[in-house]
Amino acid sequence: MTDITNSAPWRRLETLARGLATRRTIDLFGAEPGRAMAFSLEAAGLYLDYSKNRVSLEALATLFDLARAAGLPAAIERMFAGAKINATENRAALHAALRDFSGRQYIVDGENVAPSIDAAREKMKSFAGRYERGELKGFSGAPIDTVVNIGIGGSDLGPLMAVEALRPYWLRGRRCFFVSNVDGQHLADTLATLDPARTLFIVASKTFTTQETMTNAHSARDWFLANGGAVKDVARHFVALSTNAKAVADFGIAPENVFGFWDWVGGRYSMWSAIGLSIALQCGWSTFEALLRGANEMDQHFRSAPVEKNMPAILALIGVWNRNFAGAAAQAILPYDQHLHRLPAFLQQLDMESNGKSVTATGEKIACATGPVIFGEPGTNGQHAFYQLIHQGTDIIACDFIAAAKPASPLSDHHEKLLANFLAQTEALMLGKSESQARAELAAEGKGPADIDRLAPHKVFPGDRPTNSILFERLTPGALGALIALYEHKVFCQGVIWGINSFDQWGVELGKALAMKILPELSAPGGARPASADHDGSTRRLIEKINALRAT
Ligand code: G6Q
Repeated sequence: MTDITNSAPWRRLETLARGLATRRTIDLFGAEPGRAMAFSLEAAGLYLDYSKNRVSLEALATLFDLARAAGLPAAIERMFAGAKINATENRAALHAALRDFSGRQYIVDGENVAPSIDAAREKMKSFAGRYERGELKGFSGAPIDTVVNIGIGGSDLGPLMAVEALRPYWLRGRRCFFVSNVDGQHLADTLATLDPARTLFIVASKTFTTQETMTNAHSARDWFLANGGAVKDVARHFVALSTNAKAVADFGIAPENVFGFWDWVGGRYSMWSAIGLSIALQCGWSTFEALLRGANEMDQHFRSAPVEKNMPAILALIGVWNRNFAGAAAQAILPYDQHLHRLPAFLQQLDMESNGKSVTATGEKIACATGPVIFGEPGTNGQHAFYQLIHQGTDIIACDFIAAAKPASPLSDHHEKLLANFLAQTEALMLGKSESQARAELAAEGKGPADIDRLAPHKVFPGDRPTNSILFERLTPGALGALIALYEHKVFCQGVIWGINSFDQWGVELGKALAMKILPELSAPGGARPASADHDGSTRRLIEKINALRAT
């Protein structure tokens, strides 16, 4: 694979970055009239303003050259064409097909998979309809009204984020819980609030072998059987979302209770498949379909728009600029929307698991920084916690500010205050505050010269902190779908530029394997084996310490 850092656009960007490092972002607005207009665009109901990044028109044009040098347009086509772009797992990445209702063909291994997608959607739709109408009855004859999704990682974060985001669309009288952690407390705390006769457990696991999910699923079934359910009732109270029919059957779930999907749906890209069943149950099928259609609108834009007018590509290129040329080590996701409170966690997996890699898709060492650290919290809460570092710390943190113009629940002037804070933060991060401004303010407060000297350094804000602003009218299912698809494609575009396979995740394997080795060394009712001499001294001692603490 050719090294993108040797390309002419990359070298040009390095030169441009050196020049821009000493310029103020605000001055670019003067030097480039119409910048706010030129550095913004609309797609699929979303508005993106990227003008508050310290990037010039010339640098932007060079970023577009970089995308072409990396072969981005062809890579986009290859993804939609079902090519096996996840080469290490020999799989396509066709999650976009799951939200296409156009009847278009999607070919995998020479076969059109569109009919099987339709059939899987119909099965989910029919089940969701029965749940909504109260036709799913538990072992006592009472309607089932509570869902527990047992899954982890890609089988948890997407549905959980979406169910929280779509709270105004919840069906009345329905509850939905998510259990992911192998820490038994997560399941125990959830079960404590449930009536087994009215509860449906969804075991969501693509592989149906994941330690955490299988442990939680078995414990949930034990709880169900110990609290009034009989073995014959398991069929009414447990369904599976999986590609592993055999393991599901071994667990005791009947084939009619299995919602299948395919190996070309990656875990963190799977909320559009059967893995989204909890969304369809809690919010109703029409809401789930609107979510898919919103994502599809972004897909259509992504597939057809030229790079210069392509929102996911632009978001990706601005990210590359900040990461590789403007020194940003991290990317904050800052939704000014309480219902999006799990969006940062979802995007953390999407981005860090996809692009947190050091070798190219063909195995060569990558010569530049790749995926940034992703973190975030909803505004305005974050302002009272970690924004200090973003404003005045020694690292550059690129920020995405996200907000709806209209609130889900109008309540006096809450939303205006929320939006005022959103705008104020992006403005403050760009403008900063100079020492002379800080001194003038202190003088205006009546401070004497000694106090002004002492306090002024603390009141200086360097500014030029890069931000994107993403706006939409209201957080509808369609807007949410478009937003998630925007980030999925952004991550893909960055992977293409860095030469990464964004669809595998080998980095999670090593710890999993070691955990299996350590498990029998921890004391259990049957007694523990001694800690293996193979461990390093620290791990061996920690195992012994844990066993000693547990023995008392
Ligand atoms: C996501 C990852 C990972 C996966 C979980 C759960 O892209 O592959 O987060 O989703 O490990 O896997 P299962 O669905 O197979 O249980």
